Amino acid sequence: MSLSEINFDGIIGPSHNYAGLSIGNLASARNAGHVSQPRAAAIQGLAKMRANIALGLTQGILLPHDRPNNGWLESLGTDFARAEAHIRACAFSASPMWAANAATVSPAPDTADGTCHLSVANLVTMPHRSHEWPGTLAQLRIAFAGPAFTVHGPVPAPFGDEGAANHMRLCASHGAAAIEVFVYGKSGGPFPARQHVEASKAIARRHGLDPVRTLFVQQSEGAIAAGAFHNDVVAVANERVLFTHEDAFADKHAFYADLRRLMPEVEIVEVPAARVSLADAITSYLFNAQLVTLPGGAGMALILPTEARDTPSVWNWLEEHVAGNGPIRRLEPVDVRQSMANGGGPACLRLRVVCDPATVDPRFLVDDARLAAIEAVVAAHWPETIDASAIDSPALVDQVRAARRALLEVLDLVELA
Ligand code: SUG
Repeated sequence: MSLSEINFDGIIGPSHNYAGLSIGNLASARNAGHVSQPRAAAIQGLAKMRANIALGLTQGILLPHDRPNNGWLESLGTDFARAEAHIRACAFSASPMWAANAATVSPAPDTADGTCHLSVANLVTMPHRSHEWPGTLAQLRIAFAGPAFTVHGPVPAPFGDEGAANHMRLCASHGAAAIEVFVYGKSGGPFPARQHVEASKAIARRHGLDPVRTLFVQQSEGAIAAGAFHNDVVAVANERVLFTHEDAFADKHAFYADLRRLMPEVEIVEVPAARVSLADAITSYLFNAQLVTLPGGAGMALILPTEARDTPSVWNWLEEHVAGNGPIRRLEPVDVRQSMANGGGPACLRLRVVCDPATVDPRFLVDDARLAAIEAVVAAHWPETIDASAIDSPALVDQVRAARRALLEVLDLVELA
């Protein structure tokens, strides 16, 4: 059994649009009402996956959900034609693309029963995301059906859980037992705190984590107020490296001390606020990057949005780091601007699962040939543009449905229809 990290990217769905639904997510608010480009968006996401495969990484996918979500509308006593505009937009959102919010994953080396545990996130804080979990759970139960996995339903409301976006694993190597870090927010600031500490604790218990090697860390209120609606907007971890903004955590001294006590080999790469302000970190999405270990001992690469390259304070810091002795050896900017305009960077688009790839349903794994087949479906069926104020068009709804159906057929996953 050989464990490796697989990045499961959410394929950007045919209903991708800018409805301004996420309070506290500055990009979502800034781009509300703009015309989106679902086809270009999905192709950007596929190009990121292709680039990661070229780096030697194992790549998986999660699929767009059925939109509009008529079952959810029915439970609200309405339908797509009659619903108020806000509810209609919630039912039509392509938000499942942000796979970092799909689930929290505790790989087998961390758990008491030696299986890899996945808890689907309830996403209860945002109405448009609160109805994602059944569609996600259906996929997790197929992709991770074997005895190597334990798949859990959501933590009950009202304890908000946003999945892996608020969870980090620090370990000597992916296949080793890790320190699992759950980052939660406290409400009371101008924007909602989406991750509740009780949800994090429930997941740690359900996954059978060792309490001694599990940390619950409060996100700084300043970071949430500045627009870091998830921890993965201000920090990312990979193996023994924590890459973080200085102002990410409420009490960084206590957190760093705990980490160093539990894992003396941890390397904390902290970007000082004097070099990169929280505002620049959040607009550039410097930390919403995939920090990955390259195969063959080539060190770590940071797969980051092109916006980071275009932000001078950020790029200067990164170039200095790479030129020095830091653990990040390579910078790989990727263009995911369509997703970024809704607050979703490279890291938001992926869910990391450490497991033996042979234990995953192969329909959820991709190579260049399968990516080409997906791209052909996207090119043929995804709408070119969507005006968020015109999503009630029956022709658009028909096109979105047919597009997803065509994808499920090509991937041999019509059971999800
Ligand atoms: O939940 N945006 C998503 C972005 C999620 C990013 N994920 C991570 N940081 N892991 C959100 O705020 C915007 C939808 C709209 O406004 O149309 C949205 O849902």
